[in-house]
Amino acid sequence: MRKYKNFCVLTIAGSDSGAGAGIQADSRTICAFGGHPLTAITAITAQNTAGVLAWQAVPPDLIRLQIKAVLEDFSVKAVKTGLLPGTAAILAVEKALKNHSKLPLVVDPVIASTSGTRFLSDAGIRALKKNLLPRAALVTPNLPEAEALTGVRIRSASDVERAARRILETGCGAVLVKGGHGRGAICRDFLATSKGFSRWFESPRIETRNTHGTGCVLSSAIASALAAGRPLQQAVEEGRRFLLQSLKAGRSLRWGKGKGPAFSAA
Ligand code: PXL
Repeated sequence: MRKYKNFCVLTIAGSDSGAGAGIQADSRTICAFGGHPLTAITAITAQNTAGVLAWQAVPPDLIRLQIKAVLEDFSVKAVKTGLLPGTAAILAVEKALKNHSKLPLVVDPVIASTSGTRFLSDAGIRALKKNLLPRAALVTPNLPEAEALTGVRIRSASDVERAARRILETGCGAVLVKGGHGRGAICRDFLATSKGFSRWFESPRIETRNTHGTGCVLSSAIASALAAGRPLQQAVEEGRRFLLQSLKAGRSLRWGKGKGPAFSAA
Protein backbone atom coordinates (compact mmCIF):
# COMPACT_ATOMS: atom_id res chain seq x y z
CA MET A 1 0.00 0.00 0.00
CA ARG A 2 2.83 2.45 0.95
CA LYS A 3 1.65 4.96 -1.64
CA TYR A 4 2.26 8.09 0.36
CA LYS A 5 5.15 9.16 2.51
CA ASN A 6 6.20 11.59 5.12
CA PHE A 7 3.04 12.69 6.90
CA CYS A 8 1.74 12.47 10.46
CA VAL A 9 -1.75 11.36 11.49
CA LEU A 10 -2.95 11.62 15.10
CA THR A 11 -5.26 8.92 16.41
CA ILE A 12 -7.19 9.66 19.61
CA ALA A 13 -8.49 6.25 20.67
CA GLY A 14 -8.50 3.40 23.16
CA SER A 15 -5.92 0.65 23.55
CA ASP A 16 -6.95 -2.93 22.67
CA SER A 17 -4.56 -5.41 24.30
CA GLY A 18 -5.56 -7.93 21.60
CA ALA A 19 -4.49 -5.39 18.96
CA GLY A 20 -7.53 -5.99 16.79
CA ALA A 21 -9.11 -2.56 17.17
CA GLY A 22 -8.28 0.82 18.70
CA ILE A 23 -4.89 2.50 18.80
CA GLN A 24 -3.11 -0.64 17.64
CA ALA A 25 -5.29 -1.09 14.52
CA ASP A 26 -5.11 2.65 13.79
CA SER A 27 -1.31 2.76 14.06
CA ARG A 28 -0.87 -0.28 11.83
CA THR A 29 -3.18 1.24 9.22
CA ILE A 30 -1.52 4.67 9.23
CA CYS A 31 1.87 2.93 8.82
CA ALA A 32 0.52 0.89 5.91
CA PHE A 33 -0.34 4.17 4.18
CA GLY A 34 3.23 5.39 4.77
CA GLY A 35 2.32 7.78 7.60
CA HIS A 36 3.69 8.32 11.09
CA PRO A 37 1.05 7.43 13.69
CA LEU A 38 0.87 9.81 16.65
CA THR A 39 -1.32 8.58 19.49
CA ALA A 40 -3.44 9.99 22.31
CA ILE A 41 -4.74 7.07 24.38
CA THR A 42 -8.22 7.62 25.81
CA ALA A 43 -8.86 4.32 27.58
CA ILE A 44 -7.21 0.99 28.26
CA THR A 45 -9.09 -2.20 27.54
CA ALA A 46 -8.09 -5.67 28.76
CA GLN A 47 -9.29 -7.50 25.69
CA ASN A 48 -8.79 -10.49 23.41
CA THR A 49 -10.59 -11.93 20.39
CA ALA A 50 -13.41 -13.19 22.62
CA GLY A 51 -14.30 -9.87 24.26
CA VAL A 52 -13.51 -7.12 26.75
CA LEU A 53 -12.58 -8.36 30.26
CA ALA A 54 -12.21 -4.91 31.79
CA TRP A 55 -11.54 -1.32 30.78
CA GLN A 56 -10.72 2.03 32.30
CA ALA A 57 -10.79 5.59 31.00
CA VAL A 58 -7.65 7.77 30.94
CA PRO A 59 -8.18 11.02 32.93
CA PRO A 60 -9.52 13.74 30.55
CA ASP A 61 -6.68 16.15 31.27
CA LEU A 62 -4.11 13.52 30.33
CA ILE A 63 -6.00 12.93 27.06
CA ARG A 64 -5.92 16.68 26.39
CA LEU A 65 -2.19 16.93 27.15
CA GLN A 66 -1.27 14.00 24.87
CA ILE A 67 -3.02 15.85 22.02
CA LYS A 68 -1.43 19.19 22.95
CA ALA A 69 2.04 17.60 23.17
CA VAL A 70 1.97 16.21 19.65
CA LEU A 71 0.08 19.08 17.98
CA GLU A 72 2.48 21.71 19.25
CA ASP A 73 5.49 19.84 17.89
CA PHE A 74 4.62 17.67 14.88
CA SER A 75 3.20 18.77 11.56
CA VAL A 76 -0.05 16.80 11.83
CA LYS A 77 -2.08 16.51 8.62
CA ALA A 78 -5.22 14.72 9.89
CA VAL A 79 -6.78 13.51 13.14
CA LYS A 80 -9.14 10.62 13.87
CA THR A 81 -11.05 9.80 17.02
CA GLY A 82 -12.25 6.36 18.08
CA LEU A 83 -13.25 5.32 21.59
CA LEU A 84 -13.98 8.45 23.66
CA PRO A 85 -14.97 7.22 27.12
CA GLY A 86 -17.49 9.89 28.19
CA THR A 87 -18.53 13.54 28.17
CA ALA A 88 -15.41 14.81 29.96
CA ALA A 89 -13.13 13.05 27.46
CA ILE A 90 -15.12 14.54 24.55
CA LEU A 91 -14.84 18.05 26.03
CA ALA A 92 -11.09 17.51 26.55
CA VAL A 93 -10.66 16.55 22.87
CA GLU A 94 -12.76 19.53 21.76
CA LYS A 95 -10.59 21.87 23.83
CA ALA A 96 -7.32 20.37 22.60
CA LEU A 97 -8.40 20.74 18.95
CA LYS A 98 -9.83 24.26 19.39
CA ASN A 99 -6.91 26.14 17.81
CA HIS A 100 -6.57 23.64 14.96
CA SER A 101 -9.87 24.18 13.17
CA LYS A 102 -8.38 23.58 9.70
CA LEU A 103 -7.07 20.13 10.58
CA PRO A 104 -9.26 17.42 8.96
CA LEU A 105 -10.98 15.40 11.71
CA VAL A 106 -12.53 11.97 11.14
CA VAL A 107 -14.83 10.89 13.99
CA ASP A 108 -15.55 7.18 14.31
CA PRO A 109 -18.41 7.37 16.83
CA VAL A 110 -17.56 4.27 18.87
CA ILE A 111 -20.36 3.51 21.35
CA ALA A 112 -19.89 -0.17 22.20
CA SER A 113 -17.75 -3.17 21.28
CA THR A 114 -19.28 -5.83 19.06
CA SER A 115 -18.99 -8.18 22.03
CA GLY A 116 -21.37 -5.88 23.94
CA THR A 117 -19.26 -3.67 26.22
CA ARG A 118 -20.73 -0.18 26.32
CA PHE A 119 -18.10 2.59 26.20
CA LEU A 120 -20.27 5.72 25.81
CA SER A 121 -23.41 6.62 27.78
CA ASP A 122 -26.46 8.39 26.35
CA ALA A 123 -25.15 11.65 27.84
CA GLY A 124 -21.84 10.95 26.11
CA ILE A 125 -23.64 10.48 22.78
CA ARG A 126 -25.32 13.88 23.27
CA ALA A 127 -21.93 15.48 24.01
CA LEU A 128 -20.44 13.87 20.90
CA LYS A 129 -23.23 15.37 18.77
CA LYS A 130 -23.06 18.80 20.36
CA ASN A 131 -19.32 19.25 20.90
CA LEU A 132 -17.36 17.12 18.42
CA LEU A 133 -19.47 16.34 15.35
CA PRO A 134 -19.82 20.04 14.36
CA ARG A 135 -16.00 20.07 14.12
CA ALA A 136 -15.70 16.85 12.07
CA ALA A 137 -14.89 16.68 8.35
CA LEU A 138 -16.32 13.15 8.32
CA VAL A 139 -18.29 10.97 10.76
CA THR A 140 -18.27 7.20 10.14
CA PRO A 141 -21.09 5.44 12.04
CA ASN A 142 -21.99 1.81 11.49
CA LEU A 143 -25.73 1.00 11.39
CA PRO A 144 -26.25 0.63 15.19
CA GLU A 145 -24.25 3.85 15.78
CA ALA A 146 -26.28 5.72 13.15
CA GLU A 147 -29.45 4.56 14.93
CA ALA A 148 -28.09 5.64 18.34
CA LEU A 149 -27.02 9.06 17.01
CA THR A 150 -30.38 9.79 15.36
CA GLY A 151 -33.13 7.65 16.87
CA VAL A 152 -33.95 6.52 13.30
CA ARG A 153 -34.75 2.81 13.15
CA ILE A 154 -32.84 1.62 10.07
CA ARG A 155 -34.57 -1.06 7.99
CA SER A 156 -34.07 0.15 4.42
CA ALA A 157 -31.82 2.23 2.18
CA SER A 158 -34.07 5.24 2.59
CA ASP A 159 -33.75 4.91 6.39
CA VAL A 160 -29.96 5.04 5.96
CA GLU A 161 -30.28 8.20 3.85
CA ARG A 162 -32.61 9.75 6.45
CA ALA A 163 -30.21 8.94 9.30
CA ALA A 164 -27.29 10.40 7.32
CA ARG A 165 -29.20 13.66 6.77
CA ARG A 166 -29.99 13.83 10.51
CA ILE A 167 -26.31 13.40 11.35
CA LEU A 168 -25.44 16.21 8.91
CA GLU A 169 -27.72 18.46 10.97
CA THR A 170 -25.12 18.33 13.77
CA GLY A 171 -22.90 20.48 11.52
CA CYS A 172 -20.35 17.89 10.38
CA GLY A 173 -18.89 18.19 6.88
CA ALA A 174 -19.87 14.70 5.77
CA VAL A 175 -21.14 11.36 7.02
CA LEU A 176 -20.41 7.83 5.84
CA VAL A 177 -23.03 5.37 7.13
CA LYS A 178 -21.40 1.94 6.86
CA GLY A 179 -23.49 -1.05 5.89
CA GLY A 180 -21.23 -3.81 7.23
CA HIS A 181 -23.73 -4.71 9.96
CA GLY A 182 -26.46 -5.21 7.35
CA ARG A 183 -27.23 -8.43 5.50
CA GLY A 184 -26.78 -9.67 1.96
CA ALA A 185 -23.94 -10.42 -0.43
CA ILE A 186 -23.30 -6.74 -1.14
CA CYS A 187 -22.10 -4.30 1.49
CA ARG A 188 -23.44 -0.79 0.89
CA ASP A 189 -22.12 2.42 2.49
CA PHE A 190 -23.79 5.82 2.04
CA LEU A 191 -21.79 9.06 1.87
CA ALA A 192 -23.53 12.43 2.21
CA THR A 193 -21.92 15.85 2.52
CA SER A 194 -23.12 19.17 3.92
CA LYS A 195 -22.78 20.60 0.38
CA GLY A 196 -25.62 18.35 -0.81
CA PHE A 197 -23.56 15.66 -2.54
CA SER A 198 -24.40 12.03 -1.84
CA ARG A 199 -23.63 8.61 -3.26
CA TRP A 200 -23.67 4.91 -2.40
CA PHE A 201 -20.53 2.73 -2.40
CA GLU A 202 -20.92 -1.00 -2.98
CA SER A 203 -18.57 -3.93 -2.53
CA PRO A 204 -18.92 -7.69 -2.11
CA ARG A 205 -19.35 -8.85 1.50
CA ILE A 206 -16.24 -10.79 2.57
CA GLU A 207 -17.03 -13.97 4.50
CA THR A 208 -14.56 -13.99 7.39
CA ARG A 209 -14.65 -14.12 11.15
CA ASN A 210 -11.71 -11.71 11.36
CA THR A 211 -13.72 -8.50 11.48
CA HIS A 212 -12.55 -6.99 14.78
CA GLY A 213 -11.52 -3.38 14.26
CA THR A 214 -13.02 -2.85 10.80
CA GLY A 215 -14.31 0.61 11.82
CA CYS A 216 -10.93 1.60 13.24
CA VAL A 217 -9.10 0.47 10.10
CA LEU A 218 -11.50 2.25 7.74
CA SER A 219 -11.50 5.58 9.61
CA SER A 220 -7.70 5.53 9.97
CA ALA A 221 -7.25 4.68 6.30
CA ILE A 222 -9.54 7.55 5.29
CA ALA A 223 -7.70 9.93 7.68
CA SER A 224 -4.38 8.84 6.15
CA ALA A 225 -5.62 9.50 2.61
CA LEU A 226 -6.95 12.91 3.70
CA ALA A 227 -3.57 13.63 5.35
CA ALA A 228 -1.93 12.86 2.02
CA GLY A 229 -4.15 15.48 0.40
CA ARG A 230 -6.81 13.33 -1.28
CA PRO A 231 -10.27 14.88 -1.64
CA LEU A 232 -12.96 13.32 0.57
CA GLN A 233 -14.67 11.05 -1.95
CA GLN A 234 -11.34 9.63 -3.14
CA ALA A 235 -10.17 9.18 0.46
CA VAL A 236 -13.33 7.17 1.22
CA GLU A 237 -12.78 5.06 -1.91
CA GLU A 238 -9.17 4.34 -0.96
CA GLY A 239 -10.11 3.55 2.63
CA ARG A 240 -12.81 1.12 1.55
CA ARG A 241 -10.44 -0.54 -0.94
CA PHE A 242 -7.80 -0.96 1.78
CA LEU A 243 -10.31 -2.52 4.21
CA LEU A 244 -11.64 -4.87 1.52
CA GLN A 245 -8.11 -6.08 0.66
CA SER A 246 -7.32 -6.49 4.37
CA LEU A 247 -10.46 -8.54 5.07
CA LYS A 248 -9.72 -10.78 2.07
CA ALA A 249 -6.07 -11.25 3.05
CA GLY A 250 -6.93 -12.11 6.67
CA ARG A 251 -9.57 -14.79 5.99
CA SER A 252 -7.36 -17.73 7.00
CA LEU A 253 -5.88 -16.23 10.19
CA ARG A 254 -6.58 -18.10 13.45
CA TRP A 255 -4.80 -16.02 16.07
CA GLY A 256 -7.42 -16.34 18.79
CA LYS A 257 -10.60 -18.20 19.58
CA GLY A 258 -12.90 -15.42 18.38
CA LYS A 259 -12.87 -12.52 15.92
CA GLY A 260 -9.34 -11.74 14.77
CA PRO A 261 -8.04 -8.38 13.47
CA ALA A 262 -9.61 -6.93 10.31
CA PHE A 263 -6.12 -5.88 9.25
CA SER A 264 -2.78 -7.41 10.07
CA ALA A 265 0.56 -7.33 8.31
CA ALA A 266 0.44 -11.15 8.00
O1 PXL B 1 -14.31 -1.30 17.33
C1 PXL B 1 -14.60 -0.38 18.32
C2 PXL B 1 -13.49 -0.29 19.32
C3 PXL B 1 -12.66 0.79 19.30
N1 PXL B 1 -11.64 0.93 20.16
C4 PXL B 1 -11.39 0.01 21.10
C5 PXL B 1 -12.17 -1.12 21.17
C6 PXL B 1 -13.26 -1.29 20.26
C7 PXL B 1 -14.09 -2.47 20.32
O2 PXL B 1 -13.90 -3.38 21.07
O3 PXL B 1 -11.89 -2.04 22.09
C8 PXL B 1 -10.24 0.20 22.04
